[in-house]
Amino acid sequence: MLSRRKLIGGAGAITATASAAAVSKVAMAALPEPVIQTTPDTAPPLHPGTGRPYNPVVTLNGWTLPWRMNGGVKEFHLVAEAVVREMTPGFNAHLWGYNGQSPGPTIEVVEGDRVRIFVTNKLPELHSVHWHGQRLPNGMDGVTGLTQPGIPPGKTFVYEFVARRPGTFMYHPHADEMAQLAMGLMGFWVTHPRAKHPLIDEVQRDFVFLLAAYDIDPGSYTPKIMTMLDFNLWSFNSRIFPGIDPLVVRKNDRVRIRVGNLTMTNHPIHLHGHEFQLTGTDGGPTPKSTRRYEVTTDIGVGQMRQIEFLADEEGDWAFHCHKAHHTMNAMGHDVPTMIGVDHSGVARQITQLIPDYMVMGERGMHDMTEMEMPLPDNTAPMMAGEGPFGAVGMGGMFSVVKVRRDQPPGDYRDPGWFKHPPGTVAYEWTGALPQPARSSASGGTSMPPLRAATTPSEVKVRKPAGGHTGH
Ligand SMILES: [Cu+2]
Repeated sequence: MLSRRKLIGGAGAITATASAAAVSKVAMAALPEPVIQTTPDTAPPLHPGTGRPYNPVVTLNGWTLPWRMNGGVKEFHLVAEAVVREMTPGFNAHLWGYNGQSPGPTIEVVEGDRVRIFVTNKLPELHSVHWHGQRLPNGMDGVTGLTQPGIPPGKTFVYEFVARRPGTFMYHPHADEMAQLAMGLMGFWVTHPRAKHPLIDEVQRDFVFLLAAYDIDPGSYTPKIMTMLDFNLWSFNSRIFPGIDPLVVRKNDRVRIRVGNLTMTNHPIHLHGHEFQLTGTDGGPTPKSTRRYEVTTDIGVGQMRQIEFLADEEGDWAFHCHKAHHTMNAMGHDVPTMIGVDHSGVARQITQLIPDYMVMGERGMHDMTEMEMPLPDNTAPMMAGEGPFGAVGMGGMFSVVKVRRDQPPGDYRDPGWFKHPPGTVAYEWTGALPQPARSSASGGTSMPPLRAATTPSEVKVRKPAGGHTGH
């Protein structure tokens, strides 16, 4: 066997080809150098330079981890470490991630690939990585205490298995998961089919992202890991609107979007303007007989979903979680509903004590989008995002699918806002408004009023706009 010393000492005697082979063998004995990424921008797809060919995915506000081939094995190096994630401009979170980012880089391999992953633990506690959804030898499943000892801080473990089935996967810790998931340790994994697959269609755009939730008090940086359900930041790939990049496609592209849910609740993900089919789940591609058209798909905790549609309608189409509180950013959940409540008198009194006091929500919450409230440093506005027609009033799990006729193939650059053809935007009615015809029979005949009713109760409300009091 060649040692490094022998190789250097006898270099003169070795032919050029032999030398190249021997040197690379020495280099291969070392770990692959970890690749670190710090920008939160969406990286262009990483086209495979080595190994089997495939059509790469695009990770929303993320990137794909480069690899090296070593004797036919695809080698990756993940480093679990503390990272700073810009969740939206002006708001940084102190998270744990892999290779400089939370979530970690996407791993892309091809069905049948033998994969070797070096995992270095730079966290202050035990770590291990579970390859969620994979068929693999039990000892490679990454469950601390059950299938392996936890990786101690400072140590590196090696995982090796064959990516046996094509599909959509995730990786995440299986050591102190409550803390490590709450801190943002997670990543996407795509296994591309080795050849043409009867259930996997070719697409022109293939987007991936993870759903992650955090609980970070306004003005602070670190998630509260004891939070079980009441998170205040709902993210696509640890980004919140308006920090989430648009999904840019060319008109008539077939588009695939793969989503994994590593939050603690379900997310009904909804697309405007198109119908999609559910083409894949945790278990792989769905049988064609099960596919139907939908516009919302619910993604349960720990699940992965893959949807596909033909982007044949131009425009800026909202794409978001349908839970209304998940398209909002950090706020106190104990704010009472104030719609229609006249608290001007109370406000006047409080202002004498606290000059900055502000009445919230009297006309609904949209005012929050324009509120000049003094925010603590490092806070995301609750509802934000400036659109071509004003404030979008959204946060959290919200993005836009931008379909453009003139977007070049394979180009993911943001084309700006959609220019609506004349006469195709909702407009104000300026004619006369007839009085609405209301039913005068209270309750109708099916629900007659109770005879035994006592004194009718009365609620005093103030009309939002006029400040006029009525009953
Ligand atoms: Cu949601």
